[in-house]
Amino acid sequence: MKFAERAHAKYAAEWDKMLSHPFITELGQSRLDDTIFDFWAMQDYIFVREAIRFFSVLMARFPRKYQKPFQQTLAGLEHELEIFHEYAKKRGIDLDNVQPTPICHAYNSFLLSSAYHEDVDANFVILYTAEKAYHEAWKKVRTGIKKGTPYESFIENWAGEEFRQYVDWLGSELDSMTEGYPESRLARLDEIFLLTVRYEYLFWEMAYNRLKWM
Ligand code: MP5
Repeated sequence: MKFAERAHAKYAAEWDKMLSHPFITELGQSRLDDTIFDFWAMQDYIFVREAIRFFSVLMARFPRKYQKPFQQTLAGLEHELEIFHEYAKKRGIDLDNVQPTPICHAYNSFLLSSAYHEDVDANFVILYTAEKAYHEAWKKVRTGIKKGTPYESFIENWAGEEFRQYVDWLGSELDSMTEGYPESRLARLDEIFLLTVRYEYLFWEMAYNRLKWM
């Protein structure tokens, strides 16, 4: 069995729990409290801003064949920051003074530490898992939400066709790079998959419950 299929099968319960988080369900039914969405937007802005550092470290470590596709990803992240700025302007949110919550801080630290200390395959697992989680979450939101929502640009970005192709590409690269791996390495990569799913779950949980330091 290929890596992605195997990891999804092994952690199907955790994946489902993440995707059925009330944040996603209520957003998809157009009944999520605006201020909860704002809380998520402020934290995800920080997440994306810091993800640029994560990708930049990886760019230095990746084999040449990955540098070109990930230049597009970096450009995509800059575009995402613009989406956050436009949304913040409409809502009167000052993004310059947002502090990361413990969960946002921990997730970003995990990414940056992995970029420096884990091998390329492990970083591909993190990337694939985080991007796939967002793609599926926003597709779920898109199916039910009312037309003319103020969240359209976020939905288009992560549920759209371009992002789907990117996630599929990450999955197929990951599958081919892990082909024939010994069970010991696969088990380590499984752990990283699970850790990333857990962080994805906790990110929604943090926003939904407005979890801060104190
Ligand atoms: C993504 C994100 C998607 N923006 N935030 C979290 C918590 N997980 C995944 O990644 P990207 O790099 O913004 O497309």
